[in-house]
Amino acid sequence: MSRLIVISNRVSAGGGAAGGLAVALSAGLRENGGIWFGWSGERIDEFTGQINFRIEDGVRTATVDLEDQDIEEYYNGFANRTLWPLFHYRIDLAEYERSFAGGYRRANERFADTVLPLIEPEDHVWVQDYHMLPLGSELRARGVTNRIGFFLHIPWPPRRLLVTLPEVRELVETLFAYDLIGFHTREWLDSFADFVVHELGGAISDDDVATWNGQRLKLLVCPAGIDAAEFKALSESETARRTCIRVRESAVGRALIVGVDRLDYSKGLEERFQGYERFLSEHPEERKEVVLLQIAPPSRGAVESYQQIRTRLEGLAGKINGAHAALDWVPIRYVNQAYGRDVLAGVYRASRIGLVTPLRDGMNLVAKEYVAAQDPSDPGVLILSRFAGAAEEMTEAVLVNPHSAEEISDAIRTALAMPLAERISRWERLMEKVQQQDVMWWLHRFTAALSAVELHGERANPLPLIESDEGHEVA
Ligand code: GDG
Repeated sequence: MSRLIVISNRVSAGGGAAGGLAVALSAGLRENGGIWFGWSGERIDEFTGQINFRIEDGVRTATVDLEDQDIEEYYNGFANRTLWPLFHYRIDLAEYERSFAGGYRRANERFADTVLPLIEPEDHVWVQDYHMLPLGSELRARGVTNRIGFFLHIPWPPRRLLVTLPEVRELVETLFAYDLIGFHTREWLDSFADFVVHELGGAISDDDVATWNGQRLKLLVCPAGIDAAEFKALSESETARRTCIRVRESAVGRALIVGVDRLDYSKGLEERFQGYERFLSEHPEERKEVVLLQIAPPSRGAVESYQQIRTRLEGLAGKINGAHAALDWVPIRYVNQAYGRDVLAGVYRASRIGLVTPLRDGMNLVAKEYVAAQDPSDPGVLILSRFAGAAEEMTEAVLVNPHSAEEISDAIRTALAMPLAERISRWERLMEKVQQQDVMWWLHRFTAALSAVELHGERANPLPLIESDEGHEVA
């Protein structure tokens, strides 16, 4: 079995705080041996490339510090001010600065230089996400002939939006350095294929192999899952049980609607609040029967658009509460804090409705966690945005257009009125998929596809064939 070299912006192999994907990547590293490499999250005055090795939960990690300019231009700049909004269809928020693109290239060169000595000849390299799109090509430029795969955790946007990025052509061309690219959904894969055909003049075969400029790149639909068994167990833990009771008691008999999202404009929080307000206005008779609990831990506070969304949401929650609250009832409880996963599991379980309405999302794991945490005999209803990657699989959820306050309002009404038998049958079908296509399924699907990629040209026969005197071929 080949060792695995996982490369991602941040490394989080350790402890119970790590999310499902981190758990899967750590499991992959434990199964195959290898190293998880990335940025330490720390800043240093001047980049040195010095690697800090550790063993975290049986996984060998290697991290490197970045200097201020890299963090500003690469992480806060090109990754989070340019690519994140653009790939979530928000060209109105995307900032196109040459210094960002330059810093992004420089940071990726630095990552490549630093990780290079750690890669052994038979290793399989797996690069994660939009922070590191050109890393594969930087590694090839340094002579790496190993199998290299890439997984995109966010959507691949439509070509007519993507072409607004000045450096787009060079950036997409670098992706042909990979042997395999994984996307959460067929929609994101098709958008990528469309760009290859119509902007690069490449071709796509029936079995999803992209060809361009004599290079081949296998494309794979590989939806990420969660550790369903672990999440189910968490929801039955003592902490979850106590949280569930506490949260239900605080709702004093009202139906609890819950949202859990990183505070990010892609998650559709403003539209969600507006949809909920619509419900309150349209159904005054049900008004005091519900309460919305929105948990939204802040993220990327150094980026201005994140400060703005925070301010706007606080204003909106205040306005809705001001307009509708009664002496004994506040319609929205809005919490800007992160909780333990066992607490979240208890909150999911306490609720009657899980409201997951991103405007655009690569997958959305909260939707899957919500399902895994439900009580099988009395499950809550998942309301899910059509524009989350998860909607491609989770068709038994109540699907909504998150831009439409009316649809969100109608969906809340439908979910509240849904008979127990229907709630159970929808939940059972959802749970089956969440359990079947879990995070280990995702890990193995990707790593198996990377091992199976057909190599061509020199990389297929790295040792030259020499004609012997007898006319036989020897390696
Ligand atoms: C990207 C893509 C794709 C949230 N609040 C707390 C907390 N969380 C956890 C959730 C969940 C995770 O964060 C969020 O995952 P999502 O998938 O919903 O979204 P992104 O962070 O945007 O992730 C996304 C994902 O990558 C994987 O490929 O699905 O589309 O955008 O696990 O539970 N965790 C804790 N406390 C909190 O308060 N402990």
